[in-house]
Amino acid sequence: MSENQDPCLFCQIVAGDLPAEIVGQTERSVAFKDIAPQAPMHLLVVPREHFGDIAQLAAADPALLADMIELADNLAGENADGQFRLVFNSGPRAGQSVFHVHGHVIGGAELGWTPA
Ligand code: IU
Repeated sequence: MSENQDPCLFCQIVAGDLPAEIVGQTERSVAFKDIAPQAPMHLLVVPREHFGDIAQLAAADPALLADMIELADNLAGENADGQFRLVFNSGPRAGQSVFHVHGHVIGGAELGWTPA
């Protein structure tokens, strides 16, 4: 699943052309604060390279997905006692609104479970 958003918002954040509060990075991934946080810790982890969604990324480059998860884990260690939920919305009906794959790294509180 992918849709065109030209120019891609998260490619622009990765390039430094749009503002974001960057909280961590690796050679291949960047993490920044979500502008509309839903929990005390709500970060987005994105690959520097553009992929539309999690399935496309995982098929093309599983090591890059592992890099993003390691970054999420490290940031949760710094911000939420190492405990976190990692959510990849995939497709508009699942709530995806930005079509550059991103993991929501959520934590810092007792989390409920009401996805619908
Ligand atoms: P979604 O899974 O595609 O719906 O998540 C997109 C997220 O990106 C959403 O939580 C927005 O608040 C967030 N976001 C952001 O942090 N910075 C931005 O410039 C834009 C969206 I546009």
